[in-house]
Amino acid sequence: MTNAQTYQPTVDGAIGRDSMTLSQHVLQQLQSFGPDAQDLSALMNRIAFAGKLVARRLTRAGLVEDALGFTGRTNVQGESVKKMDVYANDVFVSVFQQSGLVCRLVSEEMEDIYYMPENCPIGRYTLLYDPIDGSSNVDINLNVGSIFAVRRQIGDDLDQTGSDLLTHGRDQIAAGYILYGPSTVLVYSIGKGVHAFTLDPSLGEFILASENIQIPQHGSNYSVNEGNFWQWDDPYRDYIRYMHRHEGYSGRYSGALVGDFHRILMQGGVFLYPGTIKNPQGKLRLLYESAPLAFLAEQAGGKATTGEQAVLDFVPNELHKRTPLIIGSQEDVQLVESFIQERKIERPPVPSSVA
Ligand code: P6P
Repeated sequence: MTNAQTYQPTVDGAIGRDSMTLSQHVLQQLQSFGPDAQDLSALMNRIAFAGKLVARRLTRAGLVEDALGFTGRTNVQGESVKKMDVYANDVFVSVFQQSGLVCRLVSEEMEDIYYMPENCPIGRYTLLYDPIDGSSNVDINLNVGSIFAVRRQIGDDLDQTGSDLLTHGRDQIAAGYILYGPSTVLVYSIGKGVHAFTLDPSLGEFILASENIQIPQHGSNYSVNEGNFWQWDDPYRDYIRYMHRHEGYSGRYSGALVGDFHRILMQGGVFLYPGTIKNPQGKLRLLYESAPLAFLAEQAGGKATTGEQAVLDFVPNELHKRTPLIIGSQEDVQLVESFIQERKIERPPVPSSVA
């Protein structure tokens, strides 16, 4: 019989890492086991569970009837809805029903707020999410992602307009994304750094992979859809011309925000989606795309701007508000800003050979 007082567990690197699950990490971050901490930990665990269900469907999408292709419907954004969009959206709905955690859902795929009366008013949280971001990649087996933000409900929302959600992004209490790529990675922050977990299919658990991720101050990647070049305002065109004329930059664009942002988070650089003639206010949505990623970017020492103000300071007037987005390394975002603000900064002279 081992005396509990003398037993020393052999928690070496491998066991220590494998046993650091997402829910445990949240409690460790909060340094609390109180009710709020338990709720947030359980909420993050439900998000992870939704991610596992979506990942499982994606890995078999090519084999499962009715998983790929379009539904024939358009969403609130006027975009064609993919079957995977609907599946993923419904996964998040079902995972949070009867959870006692979340009273309201705001989704790219649902025009109105989705209320869960069985969870209200106990569950004082609202989940805002894009269930499958970059769904155009699904049918060609390229990376897609889910993006999420968590906010506390302020007041009782008796008129069911969700007006308490129309505040700046610094009111988010948690944000993150799930990247469905060669491996499934969940990245999150509750305001205490940015941390990445990798899904171990043999365990069915997200296992801690990287803690306190920091975006490099500068990186060589610039990520933008240059097909929109002639739809941009002049400062963005001047910026891209500058990129073309200077060595040391690489264009990287997958058409899926989560994968493009993850590259920037890990390697540095800048992602931008400026306003265009088609979408003058930008294409990306604030509450469940730009603001969650901006939360992560700032937590990781990076920067995120609309071109006029910090994304996290932008106060929307509607739930599905769009915004331009410039996000990534401090120096690379500032370089884009310099073109927008026409501030004359000391830029290296354009080499005569490429002028
Ligand atoms: P475009 C996907 O539809 C998405 O919302 C983001 O994931 C992505 O960054 C962007 O739109 C791609 O838009 O106009 O370049 O195809």
